Amino acid sequence: MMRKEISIIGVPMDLGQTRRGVDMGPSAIRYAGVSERLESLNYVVHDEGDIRVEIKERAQSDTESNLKNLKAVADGNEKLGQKVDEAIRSNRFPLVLGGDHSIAIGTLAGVSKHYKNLGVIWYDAHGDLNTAETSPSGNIHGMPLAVSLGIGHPTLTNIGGYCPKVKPENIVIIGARSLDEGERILIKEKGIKVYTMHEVDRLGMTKVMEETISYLKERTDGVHLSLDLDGLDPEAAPGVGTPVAGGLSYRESHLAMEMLSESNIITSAEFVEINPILDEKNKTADVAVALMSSLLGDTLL
Ligand code: B3U
Ligand code: MN
Ligand code: MN
Repeated sequence: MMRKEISIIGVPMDLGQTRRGVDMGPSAIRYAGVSERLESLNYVVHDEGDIRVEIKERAQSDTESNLKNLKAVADGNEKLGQKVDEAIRSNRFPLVLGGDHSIAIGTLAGVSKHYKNLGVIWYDAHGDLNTAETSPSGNIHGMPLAVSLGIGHPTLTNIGGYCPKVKPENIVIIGARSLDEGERILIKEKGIKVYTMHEVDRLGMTKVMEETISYLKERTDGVHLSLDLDGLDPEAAPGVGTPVAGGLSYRESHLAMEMLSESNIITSAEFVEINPILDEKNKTADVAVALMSSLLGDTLL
C-alpha cells in the first residue's frame, strides 16, 4: 500500500492582528516535533518550510478602510494559496501551520478550487466573520471566514483569482463564545451552523461531532479543518493572542479530532494563533501537535 503523504506549510504571519510573536508559531510547532509525530503514524512528511511574509515594520495599512497591513496580508495569502494548491496537485494532504488566522484566506484559496462543495469546520472562540465595516479592531484575523464567503474587501475576497471559496451552508463553527454584533447578524442572515459553547455543554462533544460529521457528509466533497487554538480553554492553550474563558477542553478537543479521523472526511487542515511569547513552555504548540496527531489517526489503543 502507498503511504499517505503530508505537506507541512509554515506561515509566519503576524500582520492580521497586533500582538507580536504569533509569527513564531510554525517554529514552535516544529520544535514540538510535528514531523516526527506524523512519521510515527506512518505518513511520508514533506516539510515545505515557510511562506515568506513581510515583516511588521515594513507593512502598511489601507488608507481608505481600517484594514491593518492589508497589502502584506494579501501578498502572504496569495503565496500560501499557490503552495497549498501545489500540495493538493501532488496528492499530498496540506497541513498549514500559523501564524494568525488571516492565513485561512490563503489556505482556502488553495484548497477550494479542488472541490465543488468544500465544507469547513471552524474550531474557534470567535466567528471571524467581521468586515472592515463591522470589525471592532481592523484586524484581518477576525475576518477570514467572511472573506471566504466572498464578503469583505475585494483585495482579500479575490485572492487565488476566484470568489467565493465557501458556501454558508457548508460551514460549521464549533466553540464560539465571543461574537461581535455584525457577526451574529451575518450568521442568522446566511444560516451558518454554529455550535456555541452553550450547545457543546448541552449536547456534549460526541453529539456535536456526530451531527457535524453527518451534516457535512451529506453536502460536501471535502472538508477543511481550520483550528484556532483559542477555541480551546486558555487553561489547555494559554499561548494565544486573544484567550477567551470557558472554552473547549483538552479532552473534548481530542475527542473531536478522533471522531473526525474515524469519519475520514477531513481533506486539509490548519492550526493557527499559537503565540510562543505568550505560551508556557511551548504548551500550546505541544497541544497543537497532539491534536494533529489525533486528527491524522493516532489512537489510544
Ligand atoms: N472579533 C474580534 C476579536 C477577535 C477575532 N479573532 C480573534 N479575536 N482572535 C475582532 O477583532 O474581529
Ligand atoms: Mn480565529
Ligand atoms: Mn479565535
